[in-house]
Amino acid sequence: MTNTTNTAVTSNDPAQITEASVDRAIQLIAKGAEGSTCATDLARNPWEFDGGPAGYGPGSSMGDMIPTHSPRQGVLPTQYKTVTAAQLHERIRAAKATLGDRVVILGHFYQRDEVVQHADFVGDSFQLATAAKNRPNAEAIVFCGVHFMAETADILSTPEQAVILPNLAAGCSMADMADESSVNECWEQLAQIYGPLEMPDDSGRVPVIPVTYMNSSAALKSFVGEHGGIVCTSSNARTVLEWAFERGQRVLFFPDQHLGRNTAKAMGVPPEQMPMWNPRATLGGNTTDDLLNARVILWHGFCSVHKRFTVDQIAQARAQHAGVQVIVHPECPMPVVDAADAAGSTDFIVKTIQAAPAGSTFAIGTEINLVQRLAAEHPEHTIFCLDPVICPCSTMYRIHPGYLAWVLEELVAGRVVNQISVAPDVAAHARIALERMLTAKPPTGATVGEAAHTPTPKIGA
Ligand code: CIZ
Repeated sequence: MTNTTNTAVTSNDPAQITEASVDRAIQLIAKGAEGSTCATDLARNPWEFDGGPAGYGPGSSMGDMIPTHSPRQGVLPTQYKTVTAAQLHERIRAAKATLGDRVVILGHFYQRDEVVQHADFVGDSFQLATAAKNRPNAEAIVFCGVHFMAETADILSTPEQAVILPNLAAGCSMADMADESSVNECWEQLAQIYGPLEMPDDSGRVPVIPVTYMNSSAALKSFVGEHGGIVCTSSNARTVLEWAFERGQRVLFFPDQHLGRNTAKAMGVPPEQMPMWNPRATLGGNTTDDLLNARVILWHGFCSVHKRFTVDQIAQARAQHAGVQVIVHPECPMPVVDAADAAGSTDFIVKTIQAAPAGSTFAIGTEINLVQRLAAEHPEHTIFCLDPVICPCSTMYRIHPGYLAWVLEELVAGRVVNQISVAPDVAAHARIALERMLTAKPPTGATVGEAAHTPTPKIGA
């Protein structure tokens, strides 16, 4: 069975993986089996949506638009659309065997099992980007994840390595919610309120430090690198905010309002001092006083998967399962995080379950592919998703084995397709922001789980 850690995958038994497969469950529901999914269209093949209208297609980000400048996937050759799942599995396996060490396949926690079973490494976006470094001899890094993740891998890998995203339509609707021009516009408006943004006060702190979540374009990572800012992941958001508050009076946090709010609230920042920045309104829809009093300015972004989790679902889980532990991702809305027993990144969720005594019961608020896989890997526990409706991240879901087989067989034929390349000037500043994150240290006296790459601690957890 695929091992849900950031280590090399140890076993590859498709029969066991298929049992937990979200795709299999969706196909069965579409044929009338019990259960529900947020969009029966998910049972169709992703190539039916490539190059189509400007939405991301069926699933939790169905209503989110693809930005006009985003790459679009071209037509997948017919030979990958007309074969059986077993044939695709065999072709991927054979191409991978032919390529040997020349290729490394990275699989995000939120990928479907039919893809993850071929991955050399499974993990979160940052673990995967750094895992690629452990294979410097690989000419190609095939990133089974979404666009911003492949960009980060390109920034952190060597110039000789080609990073490949099997389906170019695998974007991230949250990352799209903050673009370079809106962030630049915001920055100019903040300068009107706070004065020169590079000018420190008597304590040496500048008016505002920009912090971008890993789930953002390389252009925004570059923006923060250029303006004294830093990148964070959901594993180290608290450490990064501490770093930023040492250098700035306040923080501009984008694109995910929920991660910013939940993390800052756990550090004692009151929600009233966290105004939201709506990029479509003057001053983000705030008054000058709101912004002068602000400690954290939150961009109006969110994850379409994590915003589905509710306090009612938690109440239901508690009513139906005595002793259940509710763990949610910090991209969930604040009331959901407040009602849960703990909140943390995917890495935190995986490690908490691994460390739990046998017989534990967990209700998890994160992407369904990871939850189902954890449930299959840990038969000693009862693990279920807080949301009873099966609704995977629809952009992650665009990486179907058909695309993986295609990019690998192209590599065997000596051709690199779907390469993700970040322009050198953008990559240079983005790398600075990523390196600041890597060297940021938790403050002395920090308590719960605050090492450089550890979970966002939940107040009182
Ligand atoms: O950074 C990642 O991979 C994501 C999307 C979430 C997490 O908590 O790991």
